[in-house]
Amino acid sequence: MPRTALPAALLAACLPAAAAAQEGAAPGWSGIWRNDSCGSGTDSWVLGADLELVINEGDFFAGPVAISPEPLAGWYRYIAGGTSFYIRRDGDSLIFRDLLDPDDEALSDAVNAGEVTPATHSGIWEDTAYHRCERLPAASQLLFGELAAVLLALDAVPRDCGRDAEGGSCMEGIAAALDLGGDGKLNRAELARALRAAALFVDGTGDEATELGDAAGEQVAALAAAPFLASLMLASFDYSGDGSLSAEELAADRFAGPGSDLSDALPGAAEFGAMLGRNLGTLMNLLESLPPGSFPP
Ligand SMILES: [Ca+2]
Repeated sequence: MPRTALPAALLAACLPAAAAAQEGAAPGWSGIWRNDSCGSGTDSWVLGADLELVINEGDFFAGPVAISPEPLAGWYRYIAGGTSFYIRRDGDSLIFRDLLDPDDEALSDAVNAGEVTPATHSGIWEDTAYHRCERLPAASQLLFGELAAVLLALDAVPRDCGRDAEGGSCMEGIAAALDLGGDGKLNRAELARALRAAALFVDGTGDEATELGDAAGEQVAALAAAPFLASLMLASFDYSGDGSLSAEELAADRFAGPGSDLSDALPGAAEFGAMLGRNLGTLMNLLESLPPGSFPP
Protein backbone atom coordinates (compact mmCIF):
# COMPACT_ATOMS: atom_id res chain seq x y z
CA MET A 1 0.00 0.00 0.00
CA PRO A 2 1.61 3.30 -0.98
CA ARG A 3 2.02 5.61 1.98
CA THR A 4 0.16 8.35 0.20
CA ALA A 5 -2.90 6.09 0.18
CA LEU A 6 -3.03 5.91 3.98
CA PRO A 7 -4.74 9.21 4.77
CA ALA A 8 -7.03 8.58 1.82
CA ALA A 9 -7.78 5.19 3.30
CA LEU A 10 -8.60 6.73 6.65
CA LEU A 11 -10.82 9.27 4.99
CA ALA A 12 -12.42 6.60 2.87
CA ALA A 13 -13.43 4.67 5.91
CA CYS A 14 -14.74 7.75 7.59
CA LEU A 15 -16.59 9.28 4.71
CA PRO A 16 -17.70 6.68 2.18
CA ALA A 17 -21.07 8.33 1.82
CA ALA A 18 -20.54 11.94 2.75
CA ALA A 19 -19.07 13.01 -0.56
CA ALA A 20 -22.07 11.75 -2.47
CA ALA A 21 -24.76 12.09 0.17
CA GLN A 22 -27.64 14.36 -0.66
CA GLU A 23 -29.64 13.10 2.28
CA GLY A 24 -29.05 12.15 5.85
CA ALA A 25 -30.65 10.72 8.92
CA ALA A 26 -33.17 13.00 10.52
CA PRO A 27 -31.73 14.74 13.60
CA GLY A 28 -32.01 12.69 16.74
CA TRP A 29 -32.20 9.34 14.97
CA SER A 30 -28.51 8.59 15.26
CA GLY A 31 -27.64 6.15 17.97
CA ILE A 32 -27.66 2.53 19.05
CA TRP A 33 -30.96 0.73 18.57
CA ARG A 34 -31.94 -2.82 19.57
CA ASN A 35 -34.93 -4.88 18.57
CA ASP A 36 -37.18 -6.26 21.33
CA SER A 37 -35.34 -4.58 24.23
CA CYS A 38 -31.84 -3.45 25.15
CA GLY A 39 -31.38 -6.51 27.33
CA SER A 40 -32.99 -9.24 25.25
CA GLY A 41 -32.93 -8.19 21.58
CA THR A 42 -31.11 -10.21 18.94
CA ASP A 43 -30.11 -7.39 16.59
CA SER A 44 -28.22 -4.16 17.14
CA TRP A 45 -28.49 -1.26 14.73
CA VAL A 46 -25.94 1.55 14.99
CA LEU A 47 -27.40 4.32 12.86
CA GLY A 48 -25.36 7.40 12.01
CA ALA A 49 -26.13 10.30 9.71
CA ASP A 50 -24.28 8.68 6.79
CA LEU A 51 -23.13 5.27 7.96
CA GLU A 52 -24.65 2.29 9.68
CA LEU A 53 -23.62 -0.93 11.37
CA VAL A 54 -26.09 -3.79 11.75
CA ILE A 55 -25.11 -6.65 14.07
CA ASN A 56 -27.22 -9.77 13.93
CA GLU A 57 -26.83 -13.00 15.89
CA GLY A 58 -24.24 -14.54 13.59
CA ASP A 59 -23.16 -11.85 11.19
CA PHE A 60 -22.93 -8.12 10.60
CA PHE A 61 -23.19 -5.51 7.88
CA ALA A 62 -21.70 -2.02 7.59
CA GLY A 63 -22.13 0.61 4.92
CA PRO A 64 -23.39 3.99 3.86
CA VAL A 65 -27.04 4.95 4.28
CA ALA A 66 -29.25 7.62 2.78
CA ILE A 67 -32.53 8.71 4.31
CA SER A 68 -35.08 10.82 2.45
CA PRO A 69 -35.50 14.34 3.84
CA GLU A 70 -39.30 14.21 3.58
CA PRO A 71 -41.59 11.39 4.74
CA LEU A 72 -44.11 9.52 2.57
CA ALA A 73 -47.31 8.81 4.47
CA GLY A 74 -45.27 9.25 7.66
CA TRP A 75 -42.43 6.93 6.56
CA TYR A 76 -38.91 8.00 5.65
CA ARG A 77 -37.32 6.06 2.82
CA TYR A 78 -34.03 4.61 3.93
CA ILE A 79 -31.57 3.15 1.42
CA ALA A 80 -28.81 0.81 2.56
CA GLY A 81 -26.75 -1.45 0.33
CA GLY A 82 -28.85 -0.41 -2.67
CA THR A 83 -32.06 -1.69 -1.06
CA SER A 84 -34.93 0.55 0.03
CA PHE A 85 -36.60 0.21 3.41
CA TYR A 86 -38.79 2.59 5.41
CA ILE A 87 -38.43 3.91 8.92
CA ARG A 88 -40.33 6.20 11.23
CA ARG A 89 -40.10 7.35 14.83
CA ASP A 90 -42.78 6.22 17.26
CA GLY A 91 -42.07 7.78 20.63
CA ASP A 92 -38.82 6.30 21.88
CA SER A 93 -38.85 3.60 19.23
CA LEU A 94 -37.58 3.48 15.68
CA ILE A 95 -39.86 1.38 13.47
CA PHE A 96 -38.11 -0.45 10.63
CA ARG A 97 -40.33 -1.50 7.72
CA ASP A 98 -39.26 -4.26 5.32
CA LEU A 99 -41.26 -6.38 2.87
CA LEU A 100 -43.08 -9.33 4.44
CA ASP A 101 -41.54 -11.38 1.63
CA PRO A 102 -38.15 -9.84 0.81
CA ASP A 103 -37.52 -12.75 -1.61
CA ASP A 104 -40.28 -11.51 -3.93
CA GLU A 105 -37.89 -10.02 -6.49
CA ALA A 106 -40.50 -8.25 -8.62
CA LEU A 107 -41.93 -6.53 -5.56
CA SER A 108 -38.46 -5.70 -4.21
CA ASP A 109 -37.54 -4.15 -7.54
CA ALA A 110 -40.70 -2.04 -7.46
CA VAL A 111 -39.90 -0.88 -3.91
CA ASN A 112 -36.31 -0.03 -4.88
CA ALA A 113 -37.62 1.92 -7.87
CA GLY A 114 -39.93 3.88 -5.56
CA GLU A 115 -43.04 2.58 -7.34
CA VAL A 116 -44.31 0.69 -4.30
CA THR A 117 -44.27 2.67 -1.04
CA PRO A 118 -46.17 2.75 2.25
CA ALA A 119 -48.29 5.46 0.58
CA THR A 120 -49.35 3.17 -2.28
CA HIS A 121 -49.52 -0.29 -0.70
CA SER A 122 -50.50 -1.81 2.62
CA GLY A 123 -50.52 -5.42 3.79
CA ILE A 124 -47.15 -6.22 2.20
CA TRP A 125 -44.93 -4.92 5.01
CA GLU A 126 -43.40 -6.26 8.17
CA ASP A 127 -42.54 -3.77 10.92
CA THR A 128 -39.90 -4.24 13.61
CA ALA A 129 -39.61 -1.89 16.59
CA TYR A 130 -36.13 -0.92 17.76
CA HIS A 131 -35.44 0.73 21.10
CA ARG A 132 -32.70 3.21 21.88
CA CYS A 133 -29.93 1.79 24.06
CA GLU A 134 -27.00 3.39 25.82
CA ARG A 135 -24.52 0.91 24.47
CA LEU A 136 -24.13 -2.37 22.67
CA PRO A 137 -24.62 -5.57 24.67
CA ALA A 138 -21.41 -6.82 26.28
CA ALA A 139 -20.97 -9.62 23.74
CA SER A 140 -20.95 -7.13 20.85
CA GLN A 141 -19.15 -4.32 22.66
CA LEU A 142 -15.82 -6.11 22.62
CA LEU A 143 -15.70 -6.47 18.83
CA PHE A 144 -17.83 -3.52 17.73
CA GLY A 145 -17.63 -0.92 20.51
CA GLU A 146 -14.80 1.01 18.87
CA LEU A 147 -16.42 1.06 15.42
CA ALA A 148 -19.78 2.09 16.86
CA ALA A 149 -18.15 4.98 18.74
CA VAL A 150 -16.16 6.17 15.70
CA LEU A 151 -19.18 5.83 13.41
CA LEU A 152 -21.40 7.93 15.68
CA ALA A 153 -18.64 10.48 16.36
CA LEU A 154 -18.43 11.13 12.62
CA ASP A 155 -21.96 12.58 12.77
CA ALA A 156 -20.24 15.72 14.03
CA VAL A 157 -18.38 16.14 10.73
CA PRO A 158 -20.07 18.93 8.77
CA ARG A 159 -22.95 17.62 6.65
CA ASP A 160 -21.66 19.47 3.58
CA CYS A 161 -18.17 18.03 4.04
CA GLY A 162 -18.02 16.50 0.57
CA ARG A 163 -19.05 19.73 -1.14
CA ASP A 164 -17.18 22.06 1.16
CA ALA A 165 -15.08 24.53 -0.82
CA GLU A 166 -12.43 24.31 1.88
CA GLY A 167 -11.35 20.74 2.47
CA GLY A 168 -9.36 21.92 5.47
CA SER A 169 -12.46 22.57 7.56
CA CYS A 170 -13.68 19.13 6.63
CA MET A 171 -10.43 17.65 7.91
CA GLU A 172 -10.87 19.61 11.12
CA GLY A 173 -14.21 17.90 11.61
CA ILE A 174 -12.75 14.48 11.00
CA ALA A 175 -9.79 15.14 13.28
CA ALA A 176 -12.14 16.37 16.02
CA ALA A 177 -14.35 13.30 15.65
CA LEU A 178 -11.40 10.94 16.07
CA ASP A 179 -9.60 12.95 18.77
CA LEU A 180 -10.33 11.04 21.98
CA GLY A 181 -7.77 12.96 24.04
CA GLY A 182 -9.23 16.31 23.05
CA ASP A 183 -5.94 18.05 22.19
CA GLY A 184 -7.08 18.75 18.61
CA LYS A 185 -4.56 16.35 17.07
CA LEU A 186 -4.46 12.63 16.32
CA ASN A 187 -1.71 10.74 18.07
CA ARG A 188 -0.56 7.24 17.19
CA ALA A 189 -3.12 5.47 19.37
CA GLU A 190 -5.96 7.63 18.06
CA LEU A 191 -4.90 6.92 14.48
CA ALA A 192 -4.63 3.21 15.27
CA ARG A 193 -8.14 3.22 16.75
CA ALA A 194 -9.52 4.87 13.61
CA LEU A 195 -7.70 2.34 11.45
CA ARG A 196 -9.04 -0.60 13.48
CA ALA A 197 -12.55 0.79 13.10
CA ALA A 198 -11.90 1.35 9.40
CA ALA A 199 -10.72 -2.23 8.91
CA LEU A 200 -13.83 -3.63 10.63
CA PHE A 201 -16.11 -1.26 8.73
CA VAL A 202 -14.62 -2.36 5.40
CA ASP A 203 -14.89 -5.97 6.51
CA GLY A 204 -18.62 -5.46 6.95
CA THR A 205 -19.32 -3.78 3.62
CA GLY A 206 -20.43 -5.67 0.52
CA ASP A 207 -23.48 -7.49 -0.74
CA GLU A 208 -23.31 -10.31 1.79
CA ALA A 209 -23.25 -9.98 5.57
CA THR A 210 -19.91 -10.92 7.16
CA GLU A 211 -19.80 -13.74 9.67
CA LEU A 212 -18.83 -12.66 13.17
CA GLY A 213 -16.17 -15.38 13.41
CA ASP A 214 -14.41 -14.07 10.31
CA ALA A 215 -14.56 -10.52 11.62
CA ALA A 216 -13.07 -11.51 14.98
CA GLY A 217 -10.12 -13.19 13.24
CA GLU A 218 -9.44 -10.22 11.04
CA GLN A 219 -9.69 -7.84 13.98
CA VAL A 220 -6.83 -9.70 15.61
CA ALA A 221 -4.75 -8.94 12.52
CA ALA A 222 -5.92 -5.33 12.54
CA LEU A 223 -5.02 -5.03 16.22
CA ALA A 224 -1.41 -5.86 15.35
CA ALA A 225 -1.28 -3.90 12.11
CA ALA A 226 -3.00 -0.68 13.21
CA PRO A 227 -0.16 0.78 15.33
CA PHE A 228 2.26 0.00 12.51
CA LEU A 229 0.04 1.76 9.98
CA ALA A 230 -0.42 4.67 12.37
CA SER A 231 3.37 4.95 12.65
CA LEU A 232 3.63 5.05 8.86
CA MET A 233 1.06 7.84 8.77
CA LEU A 234 2.99 9.82 11.37
CA ALA A 235 6.26 9.18 9.53
CA SER A 236 4.72 10.55 6.35
CA PHE A 237 2.57 13.44 7.52
CA ASP A 238 3.68 14.62 10.95
CA TYR A 239 5.58 17.58 9.52
CA SER A 240 5.91 19.35 12.86
CA GLY A 241 7.36 16.20 14.43
CA ASP A 242 5.24 16.38 17.58
CA GLY A 243 3.97 12.81 17.33
CA SER A 244 0.46 13.82 16.31
CA LEU A 245 -1.37 14.69 13.13
CA SER A 246 -3.28 17.94 13.05
CA ALA A 247 -6.10 18.73 10.64
CA GLU A 248 -3.69 21.05 8.84
CA GLU A 249 -1.15 18.28 8.40
CA LEU A 250 -3.82 15.90 7.13
CA ALA A 251 -5.01 18.51 4.66
CA ALA A 252 -1.63 19.88 3.64
CA ASP A 253 -1.03 20.00 -0.10
CA ARG A 254 -4.18 18.02 -0.77
CA PHE A 255 -7.12 20.33 -0.39
CA ALA A 256 -5.41 23.66 -0.63
CA GLY A 257 -5.95 24.58 -4.26
CA PRO A 258 -8.71 26.98 -5.28
CA GLY A 259 -11.96 25.15 -5.90
CA SER A 260 -10.57 21.87 -4.65
CA ASP A 261 -12.60 19.91 -2.16
CA LEU A 262 -12.98 16.34 -0.98
CA SER A 263 -15.43 15.42 -3.70
CA ASP A 264 -12.85 16.46 -6.31
CA ALA A 265 -10.01 14.74 -4.54
CA LEU A 266 -11.72 11.45 -3.80
CA PRO A 267 -13.38 8.90 -6.05
CA GLY A 268 -17.01 7.87 -5.63
CA ALA A 269 -18.18 6.07 -2.52
CA ALA A 270 -18.39 2.62 -4.09
CA GLU A 271 -14.97 2.78 -5.76
CA PHE A 272 -13.60 4.19 -2.56
CA GLY A 273 -14.81 1.34 -0.41
CA ALA A 274 -13.53 -1.19 -2.93
CA MET A 275 -10.14 0.52 -3.12
CA LEU A 276 -9.82 0.64 0.63
CA GLY A 277 -10.86 -2.99 0.96
CA ARG A 278 -8.25 -4.07 -1.57
CA ASN A 279 -5.51 -2.00 0.02
CA LEU A 280 -6.23 -3.14 3.55
CA GLY A 281 -6.61 -6.75 2.46
CA THR A 282 -3.26 -6.70 0.69
CA LEU A 283 -1.63 -5.01 3.62
CA MET A 284 -3.09 -7.43 6.15
CA ASN A 285 -1.82 -10.37 4.09
CA LEU A 286 1.62 -8.82 3.92
CA LEU A 287 1.73 -8.11 7.64
CA GLU A 288 0.53 -11.59 8.53
CA SER A 289 3.34 -13.07 6.46
CA LEU A 290 6.00 -11.17 8.44
CA PRO A 291 7.78 -13.03 11.26
CA PRO A 292 7.11 -11.96 14.86
CA GLY A 293 9.16 -8.95 15.87
CA SER A 294 8.93 -7.34 12.43
CA PHE A 295 6.84 -4.47 13.71
CA PRO A 296 8.71 -1.39 14.82
CA PRO A 297 8.16 -0.33 18.43
CA1 LIG B 1 -5.43 13.69 20.39
